[in-house]
Amino acid sequence: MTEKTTDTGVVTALDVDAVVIGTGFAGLYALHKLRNDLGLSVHAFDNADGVGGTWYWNRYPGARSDTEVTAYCYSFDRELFDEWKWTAKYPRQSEVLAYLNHFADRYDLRRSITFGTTVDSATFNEATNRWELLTDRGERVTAQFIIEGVGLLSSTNFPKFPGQDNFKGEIYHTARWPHDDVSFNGKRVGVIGTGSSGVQCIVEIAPEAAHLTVFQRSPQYVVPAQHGPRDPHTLERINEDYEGYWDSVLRSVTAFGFHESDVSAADVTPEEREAIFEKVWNGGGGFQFMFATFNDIGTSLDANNAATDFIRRKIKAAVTDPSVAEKLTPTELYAKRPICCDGYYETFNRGNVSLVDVKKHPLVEITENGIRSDDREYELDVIVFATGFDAVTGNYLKIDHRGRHGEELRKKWSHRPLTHLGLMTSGFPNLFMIFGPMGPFTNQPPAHEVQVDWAADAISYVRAKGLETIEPTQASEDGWVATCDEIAYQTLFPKVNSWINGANIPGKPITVMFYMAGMGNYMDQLQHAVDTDYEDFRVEGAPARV
Ligand code: NA7
Repeated sequence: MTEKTTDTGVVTALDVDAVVIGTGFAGLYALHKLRNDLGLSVHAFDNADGVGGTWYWNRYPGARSDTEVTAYCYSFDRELFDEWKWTAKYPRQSEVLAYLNHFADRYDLRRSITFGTTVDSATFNEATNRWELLTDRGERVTAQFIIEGVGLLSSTNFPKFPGQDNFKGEIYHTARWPHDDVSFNGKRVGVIGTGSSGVQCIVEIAPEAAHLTVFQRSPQYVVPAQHGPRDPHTLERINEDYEGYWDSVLRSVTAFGFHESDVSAADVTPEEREAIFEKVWNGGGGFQFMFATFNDIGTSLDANNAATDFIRRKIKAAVTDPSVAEKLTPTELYAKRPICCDGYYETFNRGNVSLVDVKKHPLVEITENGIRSDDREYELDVIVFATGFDAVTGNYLKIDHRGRHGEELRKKWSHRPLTHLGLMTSGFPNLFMIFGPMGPFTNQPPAHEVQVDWAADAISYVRAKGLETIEPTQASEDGWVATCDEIAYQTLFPKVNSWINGANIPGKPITVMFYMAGMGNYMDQLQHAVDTDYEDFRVEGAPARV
């Protein structure tokens, strides 16, 4: 590794084996794996001022993991797993962030990270087989390999309403929440958006605010998370067979760590179906409602209708005002990213909470004093945008990637993202995208580990063979995209607009962005690449150099 540093400590030139972009779950593990295990020279960049990725930015009230923490952590180091004592089933943002900070310290990662710095461009030099990266602070870096852990849900969707700059109160986005406490005490608060972030913060803000107005564009199916202490049975199971537990996570469909159903909703009587829904709703809750009740809620219209019918009845029972209940009741399929949160519908029984149907009365502008819809003005002191993300591709396309022959990634992906295994894209050698488009549709941390390990193996393979580059062939990429399409269209997810298919961002191509055949099958696909000596990849040595 070579570098030059200015008087002010800015690195101006750095030549390393690998650059890691992003220091969330994926990037931190990549840095550890490549630097500490493989012994490569590695440097990481993050535009945040600290590690944590999504957990650095999403500090909004109520932010917590809605995946059970026993599967929302690293698995590769048993000692780390045992020593970190999570306080609850679904840890709050501050606890997940503390864990990731602990991770960075435990593996001495900070000395290899430059914070507060955005990688603006990455250009592949075919004469040297190295990437040349430029940052917003003027650093020039070259690297043979790039590992991008830039976040599936990180590039914010922050719509700008007419007049927004005139608002005299406070405006926040859930994913760019200030580090200082925000007080809602005695204030009139408006929340725009009712996805996972909106739902979590609505429940938390309501008891504190003088009044909370929720601006809802689409009602959501929200299943109680059934938050509580960690499940002693799962912990026991892990203690008895740590490897077996993680193996079962990776062989499952969703990698959530719970037992997934293998029964079709059609194979039981209506009474049995109702009893199963009821049991899971009150028991495991959360994601289990979609995946532990029946195995076809995401694929069979009948099963999905049975689930939505059940949830609709729950909404009706939970909300005292029938007209509010009706507004809160979705009519579409249950085929967005499931939302898991306790007490959501009940929050609308509070006297200080009101619900605005934005589809019926569109938001027209933000005024000095609040929000104006087409029929009235809502006076507010605080506006919270819980409007989500330019998901999956957003952060990848922010970086100006140029591959072989100067090909622009933005152009290559202008109609839809194209990858092989959700990890690499042809013509862009040695560029590994952790949770890139067409990666598995699963709980992320276990999948991050698997993908980083796969990338590390590919890098080791290239080096061991005395070669220099690896990238998917065009044919393998075309095949993967076709496979992802074929699988996705057997599910119900493409039938509903959401960030899963890009439909939440105006102008963004609406397309398949995930491999939806489950984690276990995805593992087989990764293993196939290794077992076949990367036959689906173009692996090359040094170009003729004069
Ligand atoms: P989501 O799930 O994309 O939700 C965003 C919400 O904001 C959703 O209710 C949107 O309505 C709403 N929205 C977006 N733009 C607007 C405008 N312009 N006007 C009104 N309402 C709007 O984002 P989250 O942050 O909640 O969660 C994203 C993922 O992060 C989550 O699934 C977890 O995996 C973590 P819409 O439904 O599009 O009609």
